[in-house]
Amino acid sequence: MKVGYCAIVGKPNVGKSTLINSLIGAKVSIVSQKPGTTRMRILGVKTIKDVAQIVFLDTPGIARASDALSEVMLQSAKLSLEEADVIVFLIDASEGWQSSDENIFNRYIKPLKKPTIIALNKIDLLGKVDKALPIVEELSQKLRSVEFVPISASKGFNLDRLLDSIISKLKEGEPLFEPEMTTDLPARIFFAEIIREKVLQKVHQEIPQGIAIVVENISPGKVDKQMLVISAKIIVEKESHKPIVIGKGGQKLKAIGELARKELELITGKKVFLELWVEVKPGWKDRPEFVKHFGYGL
Ligand SMILES: Nc1nc2c(ncn2[C@@H]2O[C@H](COP(=O)(O)OP(=O)(O)OP(=O)(O)O)[C@@H](O)[C@H]2O)c(=O)[nH]1
Ligand SMILES: [Mg+2]
Repeated sequence: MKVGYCAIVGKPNVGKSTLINSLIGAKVSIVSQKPGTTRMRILGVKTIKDVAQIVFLDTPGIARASDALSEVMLQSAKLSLEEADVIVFLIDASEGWQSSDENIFNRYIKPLKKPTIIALNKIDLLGKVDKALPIVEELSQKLRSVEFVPISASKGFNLDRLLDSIISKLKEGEPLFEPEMTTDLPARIFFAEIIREKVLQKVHQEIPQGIAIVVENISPGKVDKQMLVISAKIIVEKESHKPIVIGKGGQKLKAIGELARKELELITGKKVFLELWVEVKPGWKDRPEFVKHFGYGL
């Protein structure tokens, strides 16, 4: 079998997490319309029987670090690049090749001299695939020895070609994971991520950053033992953010809880009772001990 690690990297919001989910065919990493969603390395395993096992690494968007959290995020992207056998560098085709992409490529990818594919994502926004040709032509002049694949991670366009191209760059080896395994996140962290996704979905306009989720307890129901009771706190970094998450008469928090509960029930196959509350930890993103405690350590 062809076996190896494939890191998916790029600037924030280009669709890395959407891509890993589409490639795996299951949700392993949360997605939102805001940059800075993924905060740690997320592993997703794809096994194609007798053909290949690819261990995908979704990574935080590479950007300049401005606090303890973004520092850990950048380190985690760098570590994933070091671990990788193949690199998929994702760019947003609707924006084209920007100086931020070029900086990331020159600083973090080129020096590694690893097999690299540049995937031009969100091709659906261009209307026609042909519209990506000028970018591909320009880039292939500039960056020789790199392969280009236009894709749409959300529509599933051309992912087979991307997959073939990744597999062709891997070496023969023994599988590293059981074939049925898709991800390695502990339930507590995975559930926290699902809840964070719903908070982001509901408050992204009002609160740009600074939400963390800590799942405090997962236990069977006292009466109904088949039921799962999940208790989690939503951390915000400013006092003024608390009423935003709670909403008028608790409506917002209720809506968040509802969305998260439904997805947690799908994931666990159990009835879920979800308990949420909001806590303020002023400036937690700049305090390494909190960043670690909230699950974002390396
Ligand atoms: N139109 C279109 N939108 C996409 C595509 N792929 C991802 N998106 C959208 O782009 C936004 C960002 O997607 P993510 O997958 O969270 O991006 P990311 O690169 O993981 O972002 P960070 O984790 O913040 O670095 C979401 O709103 C996605 O729905 C695509 O192929 N086409
Ligand atoms: Mg992401």
